[in-house]
This record gives sequence, C-alpha cells and structure tokens, in this order.
Amino acid sequence: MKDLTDLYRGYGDDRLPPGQRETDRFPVLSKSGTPSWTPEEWTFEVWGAVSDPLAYTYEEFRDLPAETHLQDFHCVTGWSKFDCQFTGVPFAEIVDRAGVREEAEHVMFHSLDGYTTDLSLSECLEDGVLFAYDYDGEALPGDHGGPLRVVTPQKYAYKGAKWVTGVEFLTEPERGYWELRGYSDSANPWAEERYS
Ligand SMILES: Nc1nc2c(c(=O)[nH]1)N[C@H]1C(S)=C(S)[C@@H](COP(=O)(O)O)O[C@H]1N2
Ligand SMILES: [Mo]
Repeated sequence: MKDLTDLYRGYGDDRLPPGQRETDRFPVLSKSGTPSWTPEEWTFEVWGAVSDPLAYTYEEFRDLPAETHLQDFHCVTGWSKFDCQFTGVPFAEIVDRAGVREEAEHVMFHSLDGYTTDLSLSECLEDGVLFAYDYDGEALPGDHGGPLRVVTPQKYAYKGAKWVTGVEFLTEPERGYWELRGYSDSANPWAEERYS
C-alpha cells in the first residue's frame, strides 16, 4: 500500500486544508443521483490525442496493473475525509497504453450521468490520481461512483469523476461541468481555489 496522506506537504503546512472540517463519514455528493449501471454493461474508452484509442471491459480493466493508496478526500463544500483506501489503475498507466500524443495537453473525464471534469495532463500524472474500483478492499459502492471513479487527492473532489466511462485527451484546455458553472478550474484545496 502506498501512503499518500503526506501529499499535503507539497501544498501547505496542514493536512486539513483551510476552511475544511474533518468527518469520519463518507458523504455522497452527486449532481443528479446514482445512475444504475452494472459492470457487465460497462466499457471504458480512451480517445482524442492518442495513437491507440482504447476500450476495456470491466474484467479487462481489473486485470491492468493496479495500486492501493491511502489518501485524503476533500470536498469543496467543506468536508474532508482522511485515510481513504482506494485501489485502481494509475492515470499514467492509461497514458502509456494509449500512446498519448505529444500535442495532448489537457484531459476531459466523461461519466454516465453526463458529468464531466477537466484537468491538465501534467496534473493527471501527479501521484495519487487513480481510476479506482475498490474502496477499503471492497468493490466501490455505486453511490461513490462504482464500478469506477477517478480520485484526485491533490484537488477538490469534484475533479474526480464518478461512474467514469472514458477519458478524452485534448490539445487545448476545455472546462467540465462544475468548471463551467463557477467552480475553480485549478481546485487546489490548500490555496482554497473553490470558485473562479
Ligand atoms: N459523475 C459524477 N462524478 C462526480 C460528481 C457527480 O455529480 N457526477 N460529483 C463530484 C463532486 S462535487 C464530489 S464532492 C465528489 C463526491 O464523491 P462522493 O459522492 O463519493 O463523496 O464526486 C465528484 N464526482
Ligand atoms: Mo463536491
């Protein structure tokens, strides 16, 4: 297991970002409820500025090299949950497999509920960005984005798309669902980048 709970040291003095309170619960936050979705009908696709577009079934995805991380989770609405154990495929693994082209700069995550969120490619390659399918050693619950979600411990959690169905590599920045509606594009919790 990789312990990333000291990742905050690169951003600030305190593990708890300013203006956040710690909770032991794991609240659910979704723009429009939990879509019904089973691993059997799920495919995960990678397209855009790549030389090898990818498509995986859930089984195939679970066979990719994976890591288990201990990491913190910060919601822009003010709660933080420490010590979340996520297992999944590091973003960099997908970049390698898709042969992401040199001109790719930005990334858009797409989800079953129509949610999107964006990050720069370099931010996605930071330690801790995972396509996670297990939480605390068990299949990720549907409310929390199962069968597959993204986690971004260095960002507010709206950067982590639940029910993720694909990743699009872009040659120029574009903004996702909340980013278009006033939330910060950079979303650094230690700089309290909540709104833009
Ligand atoms: N597909 C999808 N992903 C999403 C959201 C959403 O509404 N749809 N909400 C985001 C927000 S605002 C947060 S805080 C986290 C919440 O994750 P949780 O419900 O597991 O706590 O998911 C993010 N990912
Ligand atoms: Mo959020």
